[in-house]
Amino acid sequence: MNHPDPAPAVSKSLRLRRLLDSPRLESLMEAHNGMSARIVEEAGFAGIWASGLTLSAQFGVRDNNEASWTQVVEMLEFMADVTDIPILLDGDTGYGNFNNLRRLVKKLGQRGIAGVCIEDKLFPKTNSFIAGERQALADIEEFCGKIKAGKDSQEDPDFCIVARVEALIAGHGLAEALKRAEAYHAAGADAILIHSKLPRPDEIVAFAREWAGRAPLVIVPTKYYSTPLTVYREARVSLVIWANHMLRAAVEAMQAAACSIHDSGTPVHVEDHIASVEEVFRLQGAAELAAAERRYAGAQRPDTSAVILAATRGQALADLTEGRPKGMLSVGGKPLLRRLADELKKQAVNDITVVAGYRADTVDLAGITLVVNEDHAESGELWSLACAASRFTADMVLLYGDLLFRGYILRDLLDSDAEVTVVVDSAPILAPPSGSPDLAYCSRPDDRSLLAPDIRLLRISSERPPKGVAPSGRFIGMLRVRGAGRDWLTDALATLRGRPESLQLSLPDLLNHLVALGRPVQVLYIHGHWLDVNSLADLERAGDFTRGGSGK
Ligand code: SPV
Ligand code: MG
Repeated sequence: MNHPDPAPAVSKSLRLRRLLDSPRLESLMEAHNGMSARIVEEAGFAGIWASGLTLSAQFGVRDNNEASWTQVVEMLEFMADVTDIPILLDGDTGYGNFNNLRRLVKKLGQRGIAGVCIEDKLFPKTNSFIAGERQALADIEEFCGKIKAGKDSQEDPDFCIVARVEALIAGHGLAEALKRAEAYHAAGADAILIHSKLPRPDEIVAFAREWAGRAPLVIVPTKYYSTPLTVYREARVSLVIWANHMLRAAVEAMQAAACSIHDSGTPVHVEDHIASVEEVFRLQGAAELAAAERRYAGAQRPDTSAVILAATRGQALADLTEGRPKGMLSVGGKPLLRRLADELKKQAVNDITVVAGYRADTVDLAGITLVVNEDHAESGELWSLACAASRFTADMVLLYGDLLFRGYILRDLLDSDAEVTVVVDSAPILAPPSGSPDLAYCSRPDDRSLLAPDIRLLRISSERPPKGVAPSGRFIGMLRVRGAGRDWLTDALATLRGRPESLQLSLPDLLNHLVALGRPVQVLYIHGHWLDVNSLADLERAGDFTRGGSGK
């Protein structure tokens, strides 16, 4: 669903006013709730008639003001929220006297309703097609006072008040109808709705001829519906209201479906004739929510999985890792690997594989799949990664098991749609890193003024940079592999495994291999906000980081 622009250039009230003032014949279609309003807008109508009859009917009550005005206004809010076209409310008699109308007009303005139509009958009213001739009309002066009060209370100058003349319905004839219309126009009504219950447009045409365009004229051809539009054009009618057709269409469709399913005991016969559930989702704006979830909640990547490399002991942490790998060291009261898994799950990455090695028996974490690299003592990262090959998916994140990072880093990585994306920290390296420096050289330095720049990895190296050459940053040990990237990864692992040094190869070796093959490896720059744990000092910093410290 295209939810309406929060600040459309032309207000809804002004657009309704333009429809009324337009020299062309315009039309409104009835709607009675958010869904029908969406359907009317999608069909191409320029405005909506919020019908008293159908709003009552969808509540299952009669068109006799049985639904309260606040219940009507509440429904109107749903309708206005999901559409971008003006809504003209059928406000019946204004739900009381001039004072009730003042409050109604104020509330409608606040809810983004473009105008209200009030009719010169008495509260509580009855639908014009139910014994219309027996219905009492309002006193002209009293009704004019109501119109004036409404106009005086509108805060938006373009809000429209349409005065509906019921004289023809009540059988008072053309002269009375014209007298009333003239008085209402003089009282400030923006348009006149002239209603007729005859099956032919004769009364309407006669009225229009005498009215002669003194103010915009609105009609409701429910009973004389077969009249060609040219008749209205010639009569200089401004606006035609199709007042109840959405509800009537729904009633018949619902009756047919309900009877068929009840009588046959199965929906088989109706399934092809009713809207699909997907169509309902579409009209509800499900796509917009899914996009928002991706944007704001990091959700909805059903196939994104993660492989965490956590086979090493973490030698530099001495006694602390005597009985467990460093991934199981507690930071801020939680093992590092638990923190990582929680961070992944926050972004809806729920399929998590941990490749353990050293003291794999101590890695007992709920909600992960454990894979063991039995050769951990002699092998490196790539060997561990290859142990998880059967767990690879077409969309996965690979991470070192000793990482801590702020949530946005993973979220931004998951927004990347490149086949391979590596996270590179461009913050200056102030102190010699405790682990391997993994210096990244990229096609462009980090320029944070550039929006989503296309930056490629050139190489990663732990060697001192040659004189005059500055690395672009540091690979933090996190990357994402998607689509064809998965095949590149699998092929690379197979190739590298055949090399004599294969046992010792690292993730940077793999990435350098991909770059050498001409595979594009995208760079996602960050600026701090992470750390890895290689030393006792790192461990102390990690505790600080979990309490909100700055990390690197
Ligand atoms: C409505 O739609 O509620 C109207 C038009 O008032 S009619 O039912 O034709 O009176
Ligand atoms: Mg009505």
